[in-house]
Amino acid sequence: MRKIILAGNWKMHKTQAETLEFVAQFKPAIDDAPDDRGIVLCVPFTDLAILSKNLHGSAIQLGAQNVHWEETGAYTGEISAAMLNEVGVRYVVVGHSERRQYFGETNETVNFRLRAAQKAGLTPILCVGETKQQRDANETEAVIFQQLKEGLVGVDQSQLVIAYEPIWAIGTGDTCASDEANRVIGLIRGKLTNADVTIQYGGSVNPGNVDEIMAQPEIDGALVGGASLKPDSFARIVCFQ
Ligand code: G2H
Repeated sequence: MRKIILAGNWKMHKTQAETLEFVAQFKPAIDDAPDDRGIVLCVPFTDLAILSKNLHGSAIQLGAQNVHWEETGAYTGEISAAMLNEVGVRYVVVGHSERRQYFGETNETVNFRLRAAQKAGLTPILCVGETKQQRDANETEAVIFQQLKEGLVGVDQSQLVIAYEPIWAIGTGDTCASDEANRVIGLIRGKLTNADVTIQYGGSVNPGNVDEIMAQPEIDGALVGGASLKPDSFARIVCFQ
């Protein structure tokens, strides 16, 4: 049975004060959300502890946006899976295209991070997706299959979420057609050994397109950037029909 998960990815947005303001509005707004779906907020490291303390009694689960693969050591600027676990983190985004593009993330380092997250009991959200150039060159499947092949070595597929995020649809307002996202996600599922992995779509999901996206049979949720920053927008997404 595949689980539906709606996750907000705040990227580098919101101070602690802004986080508290968000939660105060978001919690009551999702009171009527059906309980068949997981709700996750992947927030900056500095917001994790305060958010954790303010989530009690709500269905919201805590997520981070990156994790290092070593357990401890001289890795300036990095955060370990145990550190995330300690503050209540349950999910962590790994291999987001922004990290691949701006911070030199490779399929190999993505794989290290996935395994370290799982070892500490976290569920990683592995992001895969192609650039516009790759799509235009008909390389979409080859790129994604390579990301999966190298990224999933030694990874436990019973403790994993995948997000298909076509890079050309991220933060551009240019959503991938829902039937095309469904097709690619079906191909991704065909490469997995566990048919029950939750596979999300990500890329300019908003209150206006979420119902159509979630109506697709292969799509089990969404990873939402810009539209997760506003409590009313993300609540509407979480409460999709
Ligand atoms: C893709 C997505 C969140 P947005 O990065 O992971 O962002 O919804 O702003 O396109």
